[in-house]
Amino acid sequence: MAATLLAGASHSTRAQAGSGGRQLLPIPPELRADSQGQIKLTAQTGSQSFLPGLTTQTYGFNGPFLGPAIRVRKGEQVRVSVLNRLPQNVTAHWHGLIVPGSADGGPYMPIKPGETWTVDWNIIQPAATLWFHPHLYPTTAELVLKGLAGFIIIDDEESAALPVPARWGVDDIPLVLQDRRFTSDGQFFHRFNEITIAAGYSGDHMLVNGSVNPVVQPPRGWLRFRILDGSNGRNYRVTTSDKRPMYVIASDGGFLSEPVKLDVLPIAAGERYEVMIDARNGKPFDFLTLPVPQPVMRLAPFDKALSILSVVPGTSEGEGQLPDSLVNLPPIPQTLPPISQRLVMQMNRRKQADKLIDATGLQKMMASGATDPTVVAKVVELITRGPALPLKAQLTANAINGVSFSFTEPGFTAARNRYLRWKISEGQDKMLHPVHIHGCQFRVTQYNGNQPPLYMRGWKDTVPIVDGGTAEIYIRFPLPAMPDMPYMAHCHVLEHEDSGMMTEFSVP
Ligand SMILES: [Cu+2]
Repeated sequence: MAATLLAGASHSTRAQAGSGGRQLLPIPPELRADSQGQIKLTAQTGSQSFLPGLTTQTYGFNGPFLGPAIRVRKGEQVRVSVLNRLPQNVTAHWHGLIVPGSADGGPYMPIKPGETWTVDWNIIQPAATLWFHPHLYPTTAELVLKGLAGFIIIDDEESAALPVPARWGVDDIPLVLQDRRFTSDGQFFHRFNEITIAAGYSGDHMLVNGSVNPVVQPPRGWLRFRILDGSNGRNYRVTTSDKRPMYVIASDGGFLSEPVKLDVLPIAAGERYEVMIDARNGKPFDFLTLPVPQPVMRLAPFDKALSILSVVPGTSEGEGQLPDSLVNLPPIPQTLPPISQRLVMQMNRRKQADKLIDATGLQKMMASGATDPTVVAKVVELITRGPALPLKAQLTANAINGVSFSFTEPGFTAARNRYLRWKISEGQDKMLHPVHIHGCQFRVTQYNGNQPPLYMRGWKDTVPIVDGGTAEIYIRFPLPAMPDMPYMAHCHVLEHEDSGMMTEFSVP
Protein backbone atom coordinates (compact mmCIF):
# COMPACT_ATOMS: atom_id res chain seq x y z
CA MET A 1 0.00 0.00 0.00
CA ALA A 2 1.39 3.35 -0.96
CA ALA A 3 2.53 5.26 2.11
CA THR A 4 1.56 8.50 0.36
CA LEU A 5 -2.06 7.60 0.97
CA LEU A 6 -1.61 8.77 4.51
CA ALA A 7 0.67 11.74 3.93
CA GLY A 8 -0.36 14.43 6.36
CA ALA A 9 -2.64 12.12 8.34
CA SER A 10 -3.07 13.24 11.92
CA HIS A 11 -2.51 9.70 13.13
CA SER A 12 0.05 7.37 11.76
CA THR A 13 -1.79 4.37 10.45
CA ARG A 14 0.91 3.11 8.14
CA ALA A 15 1.88 0.18 10.33
CA GLN A 16 0.45 -3.18 9.42
CA ALA A 17 -1.98 -4.83 11.77
CA GLY A 18 -0.66 -7.66 13.91
CA SER A 19 -2.34 -10.60 12.28
CA GLY A 20 -2.55 -11.42 8.61
CA GLY A 21 -0.72 -8.26 7.53
CA ARG A 22 -4.00 -6.47 6.88
CA GLN A 23 -3.85 -2.73 6.44
CA LEU A 24 -4.94 -0.47 9.24
CA LEU A 25 -7.91 1.70 8.38
CA PRO A 26 -6.63 4.95 6.84
CA ILE A 27 -8.05 8.01 8.61
CA PRO A 28 -8.50 11.14 6.47
CA PRO A 29 -6.59 14.06 8.00
CA GLU A 30 -8.63 16.93 9.46
CA LEU A 31 -8.33 20.20 7.57
CA ARG A 32 -9.29 23.36 9.44
CA ALA A 33 -9.18 26.96 8.23
CA ASP A 34 -5.73 28.55 8.59
CA SER A 35 -5.03 31.78 10.52
CA GLN A 36 -6.42 33.76 7.57
CA GLY A 37 -9.65 31.76 7.64
CA GLN A 38 -8.75 29.89 4.45
CA ILE A 39 -9.15 26.28 3.45
CA LYS A 40 -7.22 25.15 0.40
CA LEU A 41 -8.06 22.15 -1.70
CA THR A 42 -6.18 20.87 -4.74
CA ALA A 43 -7.73 18.31 -7.08
CA GLN A 44 -4.77 16.26 -8.27
CA THR A 45 -3.73 13.05 -10.00
CA GLY A 46 -2.04 10.20 -8.19
CA SER A 47 -1.67 6.48 -8.02
CA GLN A 48 -2.26 3.85 -5.42
CA SER A 49 -2.07 0.10 -5.09
CA PHE A 50 -5.44 -1.39 -4.08
CA LEU A 51 -4.78 -4.90 -5.37
CA PRO A 52 -1.52 -6.78 -4.81
CA GLY A 53 1.02 -6.08 -7.55
CA LEU A 54 -1.17 -3.59 -9.42
CA THR A 55 -1.00 0.22 -9.46
CA THR A 56 -4.19 2.19 -10.12
CA GLN A 57 -4.20 5.71 -11.54
CA THR A 58 -6.31 7.84 -9.20
CA TYR A 59 -7.58 11.34 -8.42
CA GLY A 60 -7.71 12.92 -4.98
CA PHE A 61 -8.04 16.17 -3.07
CA ASN A 62 -4.72 17.16 -1.41
CA GLY A 63 -3.50 13.58 -1.88
CA PRO A 64 -3.58 10.70 -4.35
CA PHE A 65 -6.99 9.24 -3.41
CA LEU A 66 -10.01 10.69 -1.56
CA GLY A 67 -9.45 13.87 0.44
CA PRO A 68 -9.13 15.46 3.86
CA ALA A 69 -11.98 15.93 6.36
CA ILE A 70 -12.76 19.64 6.31
CA ARG A 71 -13.64 20.72 9.84
CA VAL A 72 -15.67 23.87 10.52
CA ARG A 73 -17.87 25.25 13.31
CA LYS A 74 -21.38 26.65 13.18
CA GLY A 75 -21.08 30.43 12.92
CA GLU A 76 -17.64 30.24 11.30
CA GLN A 77 -16.90 32.07 8.07
CA VAL A 78 -14.24 30.53 5.88
CA ARG A 79 -12.92 31.06 2.39
CA VAL A 80 -12.47 27.83 0.45
CA SER A 81 -10.36 27.61 -2.68
CA VAL A 82 -10.15 24.69 -5.07
CA LEU A 83 -7.18 24.47 -7.43
CA ASN A 84 -7.62 22.12 -10.37
CA ARG A 85 -4.41 20.23 -11.16
CA LEU A 86 -6.25 17.57 -13.16
CA PRO A 87 -6.08 17.19 -16.94
CA GLN A 88 -9.85 17.78 -17.13
CA ASN A 89 -12.54 20.10 -15.75
CA VAL A 90 -13.83 19.50 -12.24
CA THR A 91 -16.21 21.10 -9.74
CA ALA A 92 -16.43 20.89 -5.96
CA HIS A 93 -19.95 20.48 -4.56
CA TRP A 94 -20.50 20.63 -0.79
CA HIS A 95 -23.10 17.91 -0.28
CA GLY A 96 -25.51 18.91 2.49
CA LEU A 97 -23.93 22.28 3.17
CA ILE A 98 -26.40 25.19 3.07
CA VAL A 99 -24.72 27.77 0.83
CA PRO A 100 -26.20 29.97 -1.92
CA GLY A 101 -26.39 28.61 -5.45
CA SER A 102 -23.36 30.70 -6.41
CA ALA A 103 -21.17 28.73 -3.94
CA ASP A 104 -22.74 25.31 -4.47
CA GLY A 105 -20.21 23.90 -6.93
CA GLY A 106 -22.74 22.29 -9.25
CA PRO A 107 -22.58 21.72 -13.02
CA TYR A 108 -22.66 25.47 -13.75
CA MET A 109 -19.36 26.06 -11.95
CA PRO A 110 -16.64 24.13 -13.80
CA ILE A 111 -13.03 24.73 -12.77
CA LYS A 112 -10.71 24.43 -15.76
CA PRO A 113 -7.27 22.80 -15.50
CA GLY A 114 -4.85 25.21 -13.80
CA GLU A 115 -7.63 27.45 -12.46
CA THR A 116 -8.68 28.13 -8.88
CA TRP A 117 -12.31 28.55 -7.75
CA THR A 118 -12.84 30.44 -4.52
CA VAL A 119 -16.04 30.63 -2.47
CA ASP A 120 -17.05 31.82 0.99
CA TRP A 121 -18.83 29.60 3.46
CA ASN A 122 -20.92 31.01 6.26
CA ILE A 123 -21.82 28.01 8.41
CA ILE A 124 -25.46 28.44 9.45
CA GLN A 125 -26.44 24.84 10.22
CA PRO A 126 -25.95 22.47 13.15
CA ALA A 127 -23.24 19.87 13.74
CA ALA A 128 -23.28 17.23 11.01
CA THR A 129 -21.29 14.85 8.85
CA LEU A 130 -21.39 16.18 5.27
CA TRP A 131 -19.16 15.49 2.30
CA PHE A 132 -17.78 17.05 -0.84
CA HIS A 133 -17.26 15.71 -4.36
CA PRO A 134 -17.30 16.89 -8.00
CA HIS A 135 -20.66 17.58 -9.61
CA LEU A 136 -19.77 18.16 -13.26
CA TYR A 137 -22.29 17.12 -15.91
CA PRO A 138 -21.94 14.50 -17.38
CA THR A 139 -18.69 13.34 -15.76
CA THR A 140 -19.54 13.25 -12.04
CA ALA A 141 -19.50 9.44 -12.00
CA GLU A 142 -16.02 9.24 -13.51
CA LEU A 143 -14.53 11.94 -11.25
CA VAL A 144 -15.92 10.50 -8.02
CA LEU A 145 -14.99 6.97 -9.08
CA LYS A 146 -11.35 8.00 -9.53
CA GLY A 147 -11.26 9.20 -5.92
CA LEU A 148 -12.53 12.77 -5.59
CA ALA A 149 -14.46 12.80 -2.31
CA GLY A 150 -13.92 13.96 1.26
CA PHE A 151 -15.79 14.61 4.49
CA ILE A 152 -17.00 17.96 5.82
CA ILE A 153 -17.51 17.87 9.58
CA ILE A 154 -19.49 20.67 11.24
CA ASP A 155 -19.18 21.10 15.02
CA ASP A 156 -21.34 23.26 17.26
CA GLU A 157 -22.01 23.92 20.95
CA GLU A 158 -24.52 21.07 21.14
CA SER A 159 -22.13 18.52 19.68
CA ALA A 160 -19.37 19.72 22.01
CA ALA A 161 -21.65 19.31 25.03
CA LEU A 162 -22.74 15.74 24.21
CA PRO A 163 -20.74 12.93 25.87
CA VAL A 164 -20.43 11.02 22.57
CA PRO A 165 -16.94 9.93 21.44
CA ALA A 166 -15.19 12.79 19.66
CA ARG A 167 -11.51 11.87 19.23
CA TRP A 168 -11.05 11.90 15.45
CA GLY A 169 -9.80 8.60 14.13
CA VAL A 170 -9.55 7.19 17.66
CA ASP A 171 -13.11 6.64 18.90
CA ASP A 172 -14.85 8.95 16.38
CA ILE A 173 -14.14 7.09 13.17
CA PRO A 174 -15.14 8.16 9.66
CA LEU A 175 -15.95 5.36 7.20
CA VAL A 176 -16.50 5.99 3.51
CA LEU A 177 -17.94 2.90 1.82
CA GLN A 178 -17.15 2.50 -1.87
CA ASP A 179 -17.12 -0.38 -4.30
CA ARG A 180 -14.87 -0.64 -7.30
CA ARG A 181 -14.28 -2.93 -10.26
CA PHE A 182 -10.80 -3.12 -11.77
CA THR A 183 -9.62 -3.77 -15.31
CA SER A 184 -7.00 -6.51 -15.82
CA ASP A 185 -4.21 -3.91 -15.65
CA GLY A 186 -5.49 -2.57 -12.34
CA GLN A 187 -7.34 0.55 -13.48
CA PHE A 188 -10.82 1.52 -12.28
CA PHE A 189 -13.43 0.12 -14.64
CA HIS A 190 -15.89 2.77 -15.80
CA ARG A 191 -18.36 2.76 -18.69
CA PHE A 192 -21.84 4.00 -19.50
CA ASN A 193 -23.45 1.00 -21.13
CA GLU A 194 -26.94 -0.48 -21.08
CA ILE A 195 -26.36 -2.18 -17.72
CA THR A 196 -24.42 0.46 -15.77
CA ILE A 197 -26.81 3.18 -16.90
CA ALA A 198 -29.76 1.20 -15.56
CA ALA A 199 -28.41 -0.65 -12.52
CA GLY A 200 -25.72 1.87 -11.58
CA TYR A 201 -22.05 1.11 -10.99
CA SER A 202 -21.48 -2.29 -9.41
CA GLY A 203 -17.99 -3.13 -8.23
CA ASP A 204 -16.62 -6.47 -7.10
CA HIS A 205 -14.20 -5.07 -4.51
CA MET A 206 -15.12 -3.20 -1.38
CA LEU A 207 -13.07 -0.24 -0.17
CA VAL A 208 -13.40 1.42 3.22
CA ASN A 209 -11.50 4.71 3.31
CA GLY A 210 -9.72 3.52 0.19
CA SER A 211 -8.53 0.26 1.74
CA VAL A 212 -9.61 -3.34 1.08
CA ASN A 213 -10.95 -5.04 4.23
CA PRO A 214 -8.87 -3.04 6.74
CA VAL A 215 -8.59 -3.26 10.53
CA VAL A 216 -9.14 -0.49 13.07
CA GLN A 217 -7.83 -0.63 16.64
CA PRO A 218 -9.85 1.77 18.79
CA PRO A 219 -10.00 1.90 22.61
CA ARG A 220 -12.38 -0.46 24.43
CA GLY A 221 -15.44 1.64 25.08
CA TRP A 222 -18.27 3.29 23.20
CA LEU A 223 -17.29 3.92 19.59
CA ARG A 224 -18.75 6.36 17.09
CA PHE A 225 -18.66 5.65 13.35
CA ARG A 226 -19.58 8.30 10.79
CA ILE A 227 -20.68 6.17 7.83
CA LEU A 228 -20.86 7.70 4.35
CA ASP A 229 -22.06 5.73 1.34
CA GLY A 230 -19.65 7.33 -1.13
CA SER A 231 -20.27 4.68 -3.79
CA ASN A 232 -21.33 5.64 -7.29
CA GLY A 233 -24.40 3.44 -7.18
CA ARG A 234 -24.30 0.76 -4.51
CA ASN A 235 -26.45 0.66 -1.41
CA TYR A 236 -25.59 -1.35 1.70
CA ARG A 237 -27.23 -3.08 4.63
CA VAL A 238 -24.66 -2.64 7.36
CA THR A 239 -24.60 -4.93 10.37
CA THR A 240 -22.15 -6.39 12.91
CA SER A 241 -20.68 -9.90 12.85
CA ASP A 242 -21.70 -10.71 16.45
CA LYS A 243 -25.13 -9.09 16.23
CA ARG A 244 -24.26 -6.32 18.66
CA PRO A 245 -26.66 -3.47 18.03
CA MET A 246 -25.89 -0.17 16.41
CA TYR A 247 -27.35 3.02 17.87
CA VAL A 248 -27.98 5.61 15.17
CA ILE A 249 -27.26 9.07 16.62
CA ALA A 250 -27.23 11.23 13.47
CA SER A 251 -28.51 11.26 9.89
CA ASP A 252 -27.36 13.32 6.89
CA GLY A 253 -27.80 16.78 8.42
CA GLY A 254 -27.22 16.32 12.13
CA PHE A 255 -28.11 14.56 15.38
CA LEU A 256 -31.39 12.73 15.92
CA SER A 257 -33.45 13.63 19.00
CA GLU A 258 -32.49 10.33 20.61
CA PRO A 259 -30.44 7.25 19.65
CA VAL A 260 -32.24 4.64 17.52
CA LYS A 261 -31.26 1.01 18.08
CA LEU A 262 -30.85 -0.97 14.87
CA ASP A 263 -29.57 -4.41 13.92
CA VAL A 264 -29.24 -3.55 10.23
CA LEU A 265 -28.62 -0.06 8.87
CA PRO A 266 -29.71 0.53 5.27
CA ILE A 267 -27.64 3.25 3.59
CA ALA A 268 -27.77 4.42 -0.03
CA ALA A 269 -25.39 6.43 -2.20
CA GLY A 270 -24.88 9.94 -0.81
CA GLU A 271 -26.41 9.24 2.62
CA ARG A 272 -24.63 9.50 5.96
CA TYR A 273 -25.50 7.93 9.29
CA GLU A 274 -23.55 8.14 12.53
CA VAL A 275 -23.79 5.04 14.69
CA MET A 276 -22.48 4.21 18.14
CA ILE A 277 -21.42 0.71 19.11
CA ASP A 278 -20.65 -0.68 22.55
CA ALA A 279 -17.12 -2.11 22.54
CA ARG A 280 -16.59 -1.89 26.30
CA ASN A 281 -16.07 -5.65 26.56
CA GLY A 282 -13.03 -5.35 24.29
CA LYS A 283 -14.16 -8.19 22.01
CA PRO A 284 -13.37 -7.73 18.32
CA PHE A 285 -16.14 -7.67 15.71
CA ASP A 286 -16.51 -7.01 12.00
CA PHE A 287 -18.75 -4.65 10.10
CA LEU A 288 -20.62 -6.66 7.47
CA THR A 289 -22.79 -5.68 4.57
CA LEU A 290 -25.74 -7.97 3.82
CA PRO A 291 -27.14 -8.64 0.32
CA VAL A 292 -29.54 -5.99 -1.03
CA PRO A 293 -32.61 -6.68 -3.20
CA GLN A 294 -31.30 -5.25 -6.51
CA PRO A 295 -30.18 -8.30 -8.59
CA VAL A 296 -27.08 -6.75 -10.21
CA MET A 297 -25.96 -5.54 -6.75
CA ARG A 298 -26.08 -9.14 -5.49
CA LEU A 299 -23.23 -10.47 -7.61
CA ALA A 300 -20.25 -11.87 -5.68
CA PRO A 301 -18.84 -10.92 -3.25
CA PHE A 302 -22.07 -9.10 -2.34
CA ASP A 303 -24.16 -12.29 -2.63
CA LYS A 304 -23.63 -13.08 1.04
CA ALA A 305 -22.68 -11.27 4.25
CA LEU A 306 -19.39 -9.57 3.38
CA SER A 307 -16.91 -8.41 6.00
CA ILE A 308 -15.78 -4.89 5.16
CA LEU A 309 -13.88 -3.77 8.29
CA SER A 310 -12.58 -5.48 11.43
CA VAL A 311 -12.76 -3.62 14.72
CA VAL A 312 -10.18 -4.87 17.23
CA PRO A 313 -10.34 -2.85 20.47
CA GLY A 314 -7.04 -2.31 22.27
CA THR A 315 -6.40 -2.10 26.00
CA SER A 316 -6.92 1.64 26.56
CA GLU A 317 -10.25 2.70 28.01
CA GLY A 318 -12.72 4.71 25.96
CA GLU A 319 -14.14 8.04 27.11
CA GLY A 320 -17.47 8.44 25.33
CA GLN A 321 -20.96 7.46 26.41
CA LEU A 322 -24.27 6.88 24.72
CA PRO A 323 -26.69 9.54 25.99
CA ASP A 324 -30.43 8.88 26.36
CA SER A 325 -31.28 11.98 24.40
CA LEU A 326 -29.32 14.00 21.88
CA VAL A 327 -30.73 17.31 20.58
CA ASN A 328 -34.07 19.10 20.35
CA LEU A 329 -35.20 18.86 16.75
CA PRO A 330 -37.73 21.46 15.64
CA PRO A 331 -41.20 19.87 15.66
CA ILE A 332 -42.99 19.27 12.35
CA PRO A 333 -46.44 20.90 12.36
CA GLN A 334 -49.56 18.71 12.26
CA THR A 335 -50.90 20.67 9.31
CA LEU A 336 -48.47 20.68 6.44
CA PRO A 337 -48.55 23.02 3.45
CA PRO A 338 -50.02 21.60 0.22
CA ILE A 339 -47.59 19.71 -2.03
CA SER A 340 -45.91 22.39 -4.15
CA GLN A 341 -43.45 20.26 -6.08
CA ARG A 342 -43.35 16.70 -7.34
CA LEU A 343 -40.22 14.94 -8.51
CA VAL A 344 -40.69 11.68 -10.43
CA MET A 345 -37.54 9.70 -11.19
CA GLN A 346 -37.79 8.00 -14.57
CA MET A 347 -35.76 5.47 -16.54
CA ASN A 348 -36.15 5.60 -20.31
CA ARG A 349 -34.05 2.55 -21.18
CA ARG A 350 -35.13 0.16 -18.48
CA LYS A 351 -36.68 -2.20 -21.04
CA GLN A 352 -33.43 -2.53 -22.95
CA ALA A 353 -31.49 -3.36 -19.78
CA ASP A 354 -34.15 -5.80 -18.56
CA LYS A 355 -34.06 -7.67 -21.86
CA LEU A 356 -30.30 -8.16 -21.62
CA ILE A 357 -30.45 -9.18 -17.94
CA ASP A 358 -33.40 -11.54 -18.47
CA ALA A 359 -31.45 -13.35 -21.21
CA THR A 360 -28.72 -14.22 -18.70
CA GLY A 361 -31.16 -15.99 -16.36
CA LEU A 362 -30.15 -13.75 -13.41
CA GLN A 363 -33.69 -13.17 -12.16
CA LYS A 364 -34.37 -16.92 -12.17
CA MET A 365 -31.08 -17.58 -10.40
CA MET A 366 -31.93 -15.02 -7.70
CA ALA A 367 -35.35 -16.59 -7.21
CA SER A 368 -33.79 -20.03 -6.78
CA GLY A 369 -31.37 -18.76 -4.14
CA ALA A 370 -28.46 -20.75 -5.61
CA THR A 371 -25.48 -19.29 -7.45
CA ASP A 372 -24.91 -20.41 -11.03
CA PRO A 373 -21.39 -19.44 -12.18
CA THR A 374 -22.43 -19.47 -15.85
CA VAL A 375 -25.20 -16.95 -15.20
CA VAL A 376 -22.93 -14.75 -13.10
CA ALA A 377 -20.27 -14.82 -15.83
CA LYS A 378 -22.87 -13.70 -18.40
CA VAL A 379 -23.95 -10.75 -16.25
CA VAL A 380 -20.35 -9.71 -15.55
CA GLU A 381 -19.71 -9.93 -19.29
CA LEU A 382 -22.61 -7.54 -19.93
CA ILE A 383 -21.25 -5.09 -17.34
CA THR A 384 -17.61 -5.19 -18.41
CA ARG A 385 -17.91 -5.81 -22.18
CA GLY A 386 -21.24 -4.21 -22.98
CA PRO A 387 -20.43 -1.43 -25.45
CA ALA A 388 -20.55 2.19 -24.30
CA LEU A 389 -23.76 3.93 -25.33
CA PRO A 390 -23.50 6.76 -27.85
CA LEU A 391 -23.41 10.07 -25.92
CA LYS A 392 -26.89 11.11 -26.98
CA ALA A 393 -28.34 7.81 -25.78
CA GLN A 394 -26.48 8.22 -22.47
CA LEU A 395 -27.72 11.75 -21.86
CA THR A 396 -31.37 10.85 -22.45
CA ALA A 397 -31.39 7.46 -20.71
CA ASN A 398 -32.92 8.83 -17.51
CA ALA A 399 -35.09 11.76 -16.50
CA ILE A 400 -37.00 13.62 -13.82
CA ASN A 401 -40.63 14.58 -14.52
CA GLY A 402 -40.16 13.32 -18.06
CA VAL A 403 -37.22 15.56 -18.94
CA SER A 404 -33.51 14.68 -19.06
CA PHE A 405 -31.09 17.25 -17.63
CA SER A 406 -29.53 19.34 -20.38
CA PHE A 407 -28.77 22.83 -18.94
CA THR A 408 -31.68 24.06 -21.06
CA GLU A 409 -34.66 22.26 -19.58
CA PRO A 410 -37.03 24.64 -17.82
CA GLY A 411 -36.50 23.38 -14.30
CA PHE A 412 -38.64 25.08 -11.64
CA THR A 413 -38.65 27.71 -8.91
CA ALA A 414 -38.90 27.20 -5.15
CA ALA A 415 -39.95 29.89 -2.68
CA ARG A 416 -37.19 31.17 -0.43
CA ASN A 417 -37.30 30.81 3.34
CA ARG A 418 -40.76 29.24 3.39
CA TYR A 419 -41.60 25.77 4.59
CA LEU A 420 -42.71 23.67 1.62
CA ARG A 421 -43.95 20.13 1.08
CA TRP A 422 -42.57 18.11 -1.80
CA LYS A 423 -43.37 14.60 -2.96
CA ILE A 424 -40.73 12.36 -4.50
CA SER A 425 -41.53 9.15 -6.34
CA GLU A 426 -40.46 7.00 -9.25
CA GLY A 427 -42.12 5.73 -12.40
CA GLN A 428 -42.77 2.08 -13.14
CA ASP A 429 -39.14 1.07 -12.73
CA LYS A 430 -39.05 -0.08 -9.11
CA MET A 431 -35.39 0.76 -8.79
CA LEU A 432 -33.49 2.43 -5.96
CA HIS A 433 -33.02 6.16 -6.43
CA PRO A 434 -31.42 8.05 -3.53
CA VAL A 435 -32.75 11.54 -4.29
CA HIS A 436 -30.56 14.45 -3.17
CA ILE A 437 -31.67 18.08 -3.03
CA HIS A 438 -29.20 20.95 -2.86
CA GLY A 439 -29.39 24.07 -0.70
CA CYS A 440 -31.26 22.59 2.25
CA GLN A 441 -31.70 20.04 4.97
CA PHE A 442 -35.20 18.60 5.03
CA ARG A 443 -37.33 16.29 7.15
CA VAL A 444 -39.09 13.21 5.85
CA THR A 445 -42.75 13.42 6.88
CA GLN A 446 -44.08 10.38 5.03
CA TYR A 447 -42.23 7.35 3.69
CA ASN A 448 -44.08 4.89 1.45
CA GLY A 449 -47.32 6.28 2.81
CA ASN A 450 -46.39 5.75 6.45
CA GLN A 451 -44.42 7.46 9.18
CA PRO A 452 -40.73 7.28 8.25
CA PRO A 453 -38.56 4.81 10.18
CA LEU A 454 -37.18 6.34 13.39
CA TYR A 455 -33.62 6.67 12.07
CA MET A 456 -34.95 8.75 9.14
CA ARG A 457 -36.71 11.36 11.30
CA GLY A 458 -33.83 13.79 11.68
CA TRP A 459 -32.24 16.14 9.14
CA LYS A 460 -31.84 14.62 5.69
CA ASP A 461 -30.60 15.83 2.32
CA THR A 462 -30.86 12.49 0.50
CA VAL A 463 -33.82 10.14 0.64
CA PRO A 464 -33.88 6.72 -1.02
CA ILE A 465 -36.91 6.05 -3.20
CA VAL A 466 -37.10 2.30 -3.56
CA ASP A 467 -39.31 -0.28 -5.21
CA GLY A 468 -42.00 2.12 -6.36
CA GLY A 469 -42.11 3.90 -3.01
CA THR A 470 -42.62 7.56 -2.23
CA ALA A 471 -41.33 10.16 0.18
CA GLU A 472 -42.91 13.41 1.29
CA ILE A 473 -40.53 15.96 2.67
CA TYR A 474 -40.83 19.19 4.67
CA ILE A 475 -38.27 21.48 3.18
CA ARG A 476 -37.03 25.09 3.33
CA PHE A 477 -34.37 26.93 1.34
CA PRO A 478 -32.85 29.70 3.49
CA LEU A 479 -30.52 31.08 0.81
CA PRO A 480 -30.91 32.23 -2.80
CA ALA A 481 -29.96 30.39 -5.98
CA MET A 482 -30.37 32.51 -9.09
CA PRO A 483 -31.30 30.98 -12.48
CA ASP A 484 -27.71 31.28 -13.74
CA MET A 485 -26.38 29.41 -10.67
CA PRO A 486 -29.29 27.12 -9.77
CA TYR A 487 -29.49 24.31 -7.24
CA MET A 488 -29.83 20.70 -8.38
CA ALA A 489 -32.22 17.92 -7.41
CA HIS A 490 -31.09 14.53 -8.65
CA CYS A 491 -30.63 10.85 -8.14
CA HIS A 492 -27.35 10.11 -6.33
CA VAL A 493 -26.73 6.96 -8.34
CA LEU A 494 -24.10 8.87 -10.29
CA GLU A 495 -24.69 6.86 -13.47
CA HIS A 496 -28.33 8.01 -13.32
CA GLU A 497 -27.33 11.62 -12.57
CA ASP A 498 -24.91 11.70 -15.54
CA SER A 499 -27.61 10.35 -17.84
CA GLY A 500 -30.39 12.83 -17.17
CA MET A 501 -31.90 12.03 -13.76
CA MET A 502 -31.25 15.55 -12.54
CA THR A 503 -33.20 18.79 -12.64
CA GLU A 504 -32.25 22.36 -11.78
CA PHE A 505 -34.23 24.87 -9.75
CA SER A 506 -33.80 28.42 -8.63
CA VAL A 507 -34.66 30.04 -5.30
CA PRO A 508 -35.20 33.74 -6.04
CU1 LIG B 1 -31.42 6.74 -9.69
